[in-house]
Amino acid sequence: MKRRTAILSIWMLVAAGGILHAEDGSRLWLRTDTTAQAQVIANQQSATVAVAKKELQTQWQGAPVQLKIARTAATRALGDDGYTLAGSPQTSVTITAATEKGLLYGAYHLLRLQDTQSLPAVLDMAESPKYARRILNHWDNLDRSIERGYAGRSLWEWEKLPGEISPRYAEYARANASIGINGSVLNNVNANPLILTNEYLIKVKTIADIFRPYGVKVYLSIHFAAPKTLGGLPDADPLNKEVIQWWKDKVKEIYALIPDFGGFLVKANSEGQSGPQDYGRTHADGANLLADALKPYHGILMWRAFVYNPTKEDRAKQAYQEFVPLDGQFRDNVMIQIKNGPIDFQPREPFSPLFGALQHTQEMIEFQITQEYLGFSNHLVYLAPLFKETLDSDTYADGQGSTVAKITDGTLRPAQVTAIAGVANTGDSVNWCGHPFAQANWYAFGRLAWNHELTPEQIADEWLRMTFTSDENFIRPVKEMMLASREACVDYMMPIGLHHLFSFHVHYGPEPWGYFPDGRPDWMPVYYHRADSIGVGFDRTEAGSNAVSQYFSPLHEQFNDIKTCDERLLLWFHHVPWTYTLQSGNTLWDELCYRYDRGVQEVRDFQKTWDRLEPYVDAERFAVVQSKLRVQARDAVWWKDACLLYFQTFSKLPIPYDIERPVHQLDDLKK
Ligand code: GCW
Repeated sequence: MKRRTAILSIWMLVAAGGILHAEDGSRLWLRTDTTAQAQVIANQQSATVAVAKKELQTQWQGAPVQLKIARTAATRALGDDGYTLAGSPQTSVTITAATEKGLLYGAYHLLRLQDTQSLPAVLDMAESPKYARRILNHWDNLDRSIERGYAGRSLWEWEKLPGEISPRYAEYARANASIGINGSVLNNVNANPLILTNEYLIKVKTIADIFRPYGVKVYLSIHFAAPKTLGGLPDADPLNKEVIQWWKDKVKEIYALIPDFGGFLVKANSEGQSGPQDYGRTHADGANLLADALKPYHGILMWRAFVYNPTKEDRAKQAYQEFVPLDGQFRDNVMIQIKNGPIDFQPREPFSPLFGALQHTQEMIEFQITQEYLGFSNHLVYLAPLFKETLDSDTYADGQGSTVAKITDGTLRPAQVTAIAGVANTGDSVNWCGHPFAQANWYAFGRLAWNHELTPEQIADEWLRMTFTSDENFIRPVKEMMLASREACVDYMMPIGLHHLFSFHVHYGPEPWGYFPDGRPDWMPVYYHRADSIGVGFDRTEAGSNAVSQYFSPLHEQFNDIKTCDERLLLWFHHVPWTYTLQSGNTLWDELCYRYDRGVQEVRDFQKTWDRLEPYVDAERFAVVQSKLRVQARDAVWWKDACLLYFQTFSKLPIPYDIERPVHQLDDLKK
């Protein structure tokens, strides 16, 4: 696949007669070329101020800029990362902040206004982020493979560190700083204990030193049993004094190397990982053990709520059941990190009922930027609408308007720390993310982490102008395509609340028939769709698994009732007869057929849109996107045929005659 793309790109460059610049995507959204030497002065100097200065000197095309650190009541109110922009691009501009990091973010804001042609005549704005910690989670292993990574190998060249330093470390930090991301968990939550050896910590320190001027803090995922596996202790029991001391010493060693180390991320008693329950202790015991060790250094402990076991209980209910009884038992530097939905980063899920349910425990959200379940780096799926859908969901936890955003950003639940995480989609491929449009998802995560009130449309607009061109003839149709792409993916993969129909393990193509007698039932598609001669869908109503009861009123009742349940989530909550009539007037069966078909047709439209835009795009990126859309279109047909032909064996109903006929046969697909 890669080779084909490369050959295509070369061909396109030749075809274009070498007129267009080669654009390999490596510059992301930071593509301003200017010979301008802007005048920039600062009232204080530091490594971070130097970055801000250099960015402005080399890219800013307006009047002189003054960078001012001022610890006034006004700047302090904007927090550590906030800033104000004042003056006029024609005469003089002043960026004021309480800290050097604020200046850096202010500088990138000014450049973004320039690069998106949105500079006002008079600058008068104050900004501060909604979340204090805006973090990427890398599922990168020490051997440089990436769990669920689709853009090459890990950026971190562990074998070469600390001696040899890739220029990409600084480029990565710079890209993050430009969108406000200020933290990076370097290693996989399925953590290798070796990361905590002194040998690796010195490598981590090297990376942290490079990130620091860009305001990006380093965090690590830890292996809960490290005191045993690394430290040689007989166990890793969180109440064992030796274990407590081991962690204290380890944390001290880390902070001696990295004074601004961010903290730990932990996956414990989840999918085979060790944890406090191995010793009859609770998640709170485990989290507090580490939080106490980190506390003197202002480190935070992010404890994941992604826990479930192959029991009779509905998987969607298990995280809530485990954590709600522990509410209030966690230290104030613990964050419970909760995936956006109750299962696992599906194309569409309801929000996790844990949001708002923990009344006395700090909660943070985890999104997945890497497209494990959304077509890898092959499908163009713009994720801002998905992120927004969750952030804007009303939990009703503290009455109407208790959106997930307001529950987690400190608005409704005053918090010591606020944070938001996204599982990164970066790798060592030249364009960082595999698909040129996957860069938009990294960008969108950063922008929403800074300000969750931005719309997906605004973010797409910014990103397109910076990444491609500001020509309206290009922006308009491509923005439309991006905004439609997530819903198209839901349609061709799992419409109307279907979920987890993926091929086992790989999570790429469809395998709705997936059933392995020896495997875990909760990893199999048939567990989730429950198709039979009557209908399809998982009954999570009061009559079924009663997962609806984990939602606050009135959601509980709305989800419970087939007539009021949001139809986008119908088969998530209900087992619905094939002939049940939906709001569209279609039966469930017909509607399923139309949705799958609509998904396919949308991708065909994306292809048409893109092909028309050839004159506006450099040859290289044009060709890459074109070939990836082709793959996406083929995959969409594959999904549609596999799901419809398989479900038809239960519904026994005809596929409506006005939609595209299957081109595959079920038996072939099953092979
Ligand atoms: O989505 C699932 C993935 C696993 C992942 C796990 C998790 C890192 O399939 O690869 O492991 O979730 O989030 O811990």
